[in-house]
Amino acid sequence: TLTNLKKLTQYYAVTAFLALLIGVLLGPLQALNYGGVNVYEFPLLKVLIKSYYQGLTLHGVLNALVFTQFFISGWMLYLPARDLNVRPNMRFAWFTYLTMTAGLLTAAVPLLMNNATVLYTFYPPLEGSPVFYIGAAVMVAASLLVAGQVVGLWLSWKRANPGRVTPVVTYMSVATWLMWAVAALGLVVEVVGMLIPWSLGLTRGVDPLLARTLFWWTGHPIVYFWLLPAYISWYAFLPRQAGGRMASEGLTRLAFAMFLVFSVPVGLHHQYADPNVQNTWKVIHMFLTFLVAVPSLLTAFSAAASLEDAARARGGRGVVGWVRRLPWGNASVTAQVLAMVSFIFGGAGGIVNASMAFAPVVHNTAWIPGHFHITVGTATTLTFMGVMFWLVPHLTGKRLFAPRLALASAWWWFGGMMLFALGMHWQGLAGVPRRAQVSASAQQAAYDSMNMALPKLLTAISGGVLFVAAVLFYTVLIRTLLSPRLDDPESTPIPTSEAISPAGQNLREASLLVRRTEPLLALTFAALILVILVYGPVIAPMLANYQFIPGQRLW
Ligand code: HAS
Repeated sequence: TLTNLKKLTQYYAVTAFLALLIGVLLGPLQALNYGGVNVYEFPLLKVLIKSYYQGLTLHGVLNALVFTQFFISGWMLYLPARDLNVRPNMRFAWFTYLTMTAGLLTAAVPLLMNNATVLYTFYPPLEGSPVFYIGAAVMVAASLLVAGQVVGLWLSWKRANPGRVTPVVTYMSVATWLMWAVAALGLVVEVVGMLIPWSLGLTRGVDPLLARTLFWWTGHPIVYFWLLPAYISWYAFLPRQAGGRMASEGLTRLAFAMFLVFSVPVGLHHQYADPNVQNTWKVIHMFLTFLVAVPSLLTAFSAAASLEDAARARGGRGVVGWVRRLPWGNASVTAQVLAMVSFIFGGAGGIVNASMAFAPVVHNTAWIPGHFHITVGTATTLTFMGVMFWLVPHLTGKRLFAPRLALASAWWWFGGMMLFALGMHWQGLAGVPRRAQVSASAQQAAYDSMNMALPKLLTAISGGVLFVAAVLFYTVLIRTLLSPRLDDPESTPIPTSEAISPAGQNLREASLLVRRTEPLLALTFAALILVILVYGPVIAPMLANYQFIPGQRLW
């Protein structure tokens, strides 16, 4: 029943936000570290967390991996099921949720015991407890089960509705799940084929270069697995919430089709500094990275157009003056628009990272965490926070607690992330390394050689600002969840937008763009071929020359 589906979605979302709560509370400790204060040496904290690296591992795993995966799994099962008006097999859906939670709890034990302090990239030869890798593998496997369920729902809908255009919310969700299925292959092979047997002592070593390459096969497209569910909201829901329409359905589909094909074959842009990978392939991955920025640029223009449509419908005037007429009093809209604004800078920084000429300046410096806090930390997280402001009332029939507090939390989060990003990008350009404890000599040397007082201060302050944002947001969320049910949940509808330029219902009458982007399975096949073409020649020599490097055991 619908009630059961809503309950499941609520479970996914609440588990996600609980993980984020713990992860976020660790954030200010990292920010203080980059502000020059090593709080990890405080005796009280030492009882709980053994080192800066354990804190950083927990922070990264909970926020970037656990929060995103749980929220997205619930969100992208619920939306297509409602969009197609079909009911998924709820036993299977609950089984998947429980499997994912079991994976999370399994991985949590060694993480909390400081037996898997390998950071969220778990690069070998750092060797964590096998329990951590097994838990992580179960979590990823569960997400693939959700992917399978959604693709299955879509295919049965297609069979029942021949010749119909897939509704756009379903289109975006299925494209994202299919992209994730191709993307996850690298990580699955790395963890199941290499890390688990190695950490169990079944192999005498592991090949770090191959492991890193398989990791980044998944590790770059995973950022689109985090981003696209936010894009779904920006395209399909935000325009209606702001009082306007989606710009063009065709363009929306084109953006998602491009993400499906081009998200994966780009991972070497994380490995420009790695030896034994031919430059030719690094350059090819670089150009493909520029290509995968194109659907985000399309999104920037479409999203801006739909916001302009909304603001003009509300009486907005002028070339930029219309911006003032957006509903800035609405917490859900404001959170998402602020997430978009910060992503302009996050995206621009990404293109800098991807450029081989700039990469050596920024790689492995504080610039990189600066970059990903205004991408996954805002475009994704702040959007999901904004979504929660309507989703919780929609799922539960409860009313949003203190909407003005909700609004304030969005501004504080945005402000905190922008400050953090400024401080960290600045420190990175000065040569301060990332993942460096404050007492580490390299960081000290960089600090001593330059006047870093201001960026250090900005970074430290941002931790406090984000802490306030978290207190405000979680007050709103928890008080909302604990309040009594007052309304029929459906009285807060899913804010599905109309399109200025819709796709129509029948494929035969649809535009060329809509028809060409409809066959998502064929596009997935094209994605796979492209991945094999650009990864085959990179991975084959690594396999032929497999190195058994002994591990650096951390448990
Ligand atoms: Fe990145 C490293 C390149 C996007 C996350 N990235 C990372 C890491 C993370 C991450 C977590 O090429 C660190 C990994 C690690 O630990 O080592 N990134 C890119 C590129 C893009 C990009 C080219 N990244 C993301 C997204 C992320 C994310 C999205 C998370 C969700 N990234 C890199 C590279 C590295 C990297 C290298 C490795 C660096 C190194 O050396 O180690 C692109 O996809 C970005 C395209 C985006 C745009 C912006 C479009 C703007 C939009 C907003 C419009 C706003 C409007 C508002 C309309 C072109 C859509 C209007 C407002 C009104 C008020 C009206």
